[in-house]
Amino acid sequence: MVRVITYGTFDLLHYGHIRLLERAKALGDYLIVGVTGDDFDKTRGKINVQQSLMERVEAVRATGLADEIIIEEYEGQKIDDIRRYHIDIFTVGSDWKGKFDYLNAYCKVIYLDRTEGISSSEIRSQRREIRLGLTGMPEDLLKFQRESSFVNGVTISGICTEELTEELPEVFRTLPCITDSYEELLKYSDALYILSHPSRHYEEVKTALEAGKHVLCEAPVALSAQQCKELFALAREKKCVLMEGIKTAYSTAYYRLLLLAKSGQIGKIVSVDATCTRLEDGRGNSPEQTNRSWNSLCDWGPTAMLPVFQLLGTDCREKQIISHLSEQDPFYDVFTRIHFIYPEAAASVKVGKGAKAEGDLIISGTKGYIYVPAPWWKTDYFEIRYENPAENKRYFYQLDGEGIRYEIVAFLKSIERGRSNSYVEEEVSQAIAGVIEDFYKRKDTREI
Ligand code: C2G
Repeated sequence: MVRVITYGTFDLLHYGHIRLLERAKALGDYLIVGVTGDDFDKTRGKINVQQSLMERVEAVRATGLADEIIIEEYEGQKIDDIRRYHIDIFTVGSDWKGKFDYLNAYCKVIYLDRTEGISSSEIRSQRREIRLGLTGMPEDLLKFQRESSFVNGVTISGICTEELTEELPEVFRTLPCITDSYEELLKYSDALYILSHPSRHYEEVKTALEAGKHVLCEAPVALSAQQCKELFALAREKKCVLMEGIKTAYSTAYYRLLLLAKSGQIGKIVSVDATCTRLEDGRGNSPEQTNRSWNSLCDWGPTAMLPVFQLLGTDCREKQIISHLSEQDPFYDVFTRIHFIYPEAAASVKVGKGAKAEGDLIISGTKGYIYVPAPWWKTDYFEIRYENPAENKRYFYQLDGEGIRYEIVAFLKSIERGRSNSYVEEEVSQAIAGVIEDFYKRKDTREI
């Protein structure tokens, strides 16, 4: 019996894939098809995959061509599989010609002609591009613009900023819409990415939703829990997507550590301690600049509070906000520490643009703890540590672009599917807005 193996993502299965599978099957008597896992695809740069692993597996199974289906999850797995399944022939399309010659050491390698004129990315691009308008300070939007270039199905339609000066970065100068009028930008856009000052988020989100536009708003969505709740209700009423942007939520390592913590790997969680600081370049020390610059709680609070609310919930019994304020602006916190007390757990966050501390995340449990080194908010690595160091586990998940491109993919999928694909739960967004609201109202707040 001649045993053949082939691999692929098989996203949006089309006749190019099917012809490949048919010819692979014809090479022998038994065909194993390796479907690539989501993380493996991300690692090798395929972040635009539209279908889940199970949808892709089912599509391959439905062809009836595979005698067995396995999942390809890591670099080098092909060698393992060829040995494990006693493979005689490895085959793949000619677009890979030469890339798998090394497998000749283990089995026969055959490249089959690729079917011209069809590809998953072409099918994806036939879907209407989402025109995405940007609003905020141009230099702050550069990173987002760069990340969006990695994502299929989205095109930047314009930029709205008060700083329409000759220093507008080159990449923005050829956009269809360059304006200081938010209403103008809406005309060119199907969706908005809002990175303006937090004091403007509520109005800008509301205006966009009322105009039937989808919104990805950098956290915090609003400066009060009620306003936040109102905006998500408006989004549902308008059948639009409203997503709060916290890029850490889309980092694979963060997402996985959350699942491990929730699955009891460290026992019962008794404490979550997160620190996020970055010494501001002095922009936060003069009132007029303060108006431009986000205070520490708005800039870092959503990220720092994310693991607290996602692991311990949003209904803490009590909290204490302790802030050191700028002399020039009583609403610009240079450094803030927040303590949360839950019925059977506690949490603390430290955020600061005028103070420096170790930016790590520690999740303490009754069996062990999760340690995420600084800068934890864009980490690709974490450890689970136990009393017996021999039991410690280390995890690495490649992270490209700090999570922003994955956040954009999630936003587009939410729009395409008409339902939220956000990794930040609505009640978490409300809880974050509620803490910020209490800071501004000086509720549960003490000044140092
Ligand atoms: N294919 C083809 N003709 C097309 C499109 C794809 O013959 N028009 C072949 C590819 O060459 C590949 C298989 O169909 O052999 C699956 O294609 P993809 O899903 O794009 O998978 P790919 O990323 O090419 O994965 O490690 C090998 C890779 O996993 C192959």
